[in-house]
Amino acid sequence: MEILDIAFHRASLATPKGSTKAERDRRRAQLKVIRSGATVQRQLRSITGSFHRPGLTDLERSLVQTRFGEGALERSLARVARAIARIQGLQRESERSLRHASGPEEIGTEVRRFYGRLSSHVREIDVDLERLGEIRRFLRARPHLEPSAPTVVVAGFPNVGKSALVGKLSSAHPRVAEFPFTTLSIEVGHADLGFDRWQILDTPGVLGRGRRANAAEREAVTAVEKAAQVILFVIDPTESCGYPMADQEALLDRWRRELPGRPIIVVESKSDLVPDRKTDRLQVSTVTDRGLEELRKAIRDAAPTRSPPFVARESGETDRAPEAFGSAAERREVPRNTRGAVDQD
Ligand SMILES: Nc1nc2c(ncn2[C@@H]2O[C@H](COP(=O)(O)OP(=O)(O)OP(=O)(O)O)[C@@H](O)[C@H]2O)c(=O)[nH]1
Ligand SMILES: [Mg+2]
Repeated sequence: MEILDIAFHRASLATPKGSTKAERDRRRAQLKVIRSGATVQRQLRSITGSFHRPGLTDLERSLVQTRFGEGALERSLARVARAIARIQGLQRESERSLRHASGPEEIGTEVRRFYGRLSSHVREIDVDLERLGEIRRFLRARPHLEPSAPTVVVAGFPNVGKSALVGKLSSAHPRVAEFPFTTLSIEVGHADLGFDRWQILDTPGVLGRGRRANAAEREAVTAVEKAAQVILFVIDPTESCGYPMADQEALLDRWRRELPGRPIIVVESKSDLVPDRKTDRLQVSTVTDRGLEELRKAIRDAAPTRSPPFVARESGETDRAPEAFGSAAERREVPRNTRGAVDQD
């Protein structure tokens, strides 16, 4: 138990002052209690504090809930907070006993009693500390989305070409491979489209099988539900992904039903393999770049709260009147590249 090791080590370094040996012994015991108790509390607070400062985004909270279960994070945080309060009380009690202890024997017993109870309080939350560490690592491996920037979530069945498309549209370089479930967690790339710096989220494939979904699929569904201002649904008409069109269409229909009002851009991928296909949908290819410019335009047009591209000017004003575009938050306070992060060719 690392926390206790650190605490007891720090306590053992106590060098008390005092004119008599008895005074120094009592002081040493008090310092041991104070230092070990304070060290444990500080460590526990820094663990719980890391979840409160700056706080989780809605998406992060939902991802944690999807992966670890409803209320799991909150329960562990509450149990650690209770342990901190108990340790605080225990420490006060022990300090009081040490002030009134009658001799070296009583002092020794009190320090041992304190150490024992401190250890058991920490051991009681062992599972919670492990869980919080796991959640922390999980979140570190996920992108932190800027809540004020518009987000398009690229989703669809596995192996349909989502990551290849995200690689073309954004600054991200996701792994692309010829088998399903290459992407196992969400990843973000950025693209300057029109006035906005978009977050383009790559997601694992979804088979649309509800409760039987694996962790990667559930993560994708959570991202679609919680983060997508616009959904970019990729459908593979060549079926070289390994999944029939009917199943892919069924997932699209389901999301249309379950997420009414959410803009969904549908693209058919791998158009280089079926160049003569007749369809009303936008056809794209990451091999020939067919359809990519139109797709960028479609995303731009789907922006939920777009800054007006043209601002009526009174005479004497310059071309740019950014304050007329809306509040700073609306204009997105995200640094922009001058040329843009998007691959133009
Ligand atoms: N011919 C052709 N192949 C493509 C195109 N886009 C993707 N592919 C291929 O399709 C396969 C899957 O591509 P990915 O981008 O990894 O697909 P994904 O949807 O991200 O897959 P998962 O992450 O597993 O869900 C790879 O072998 C790609 O090379 C395309 O436009 N044309
Ligand atoms: Mg992928």
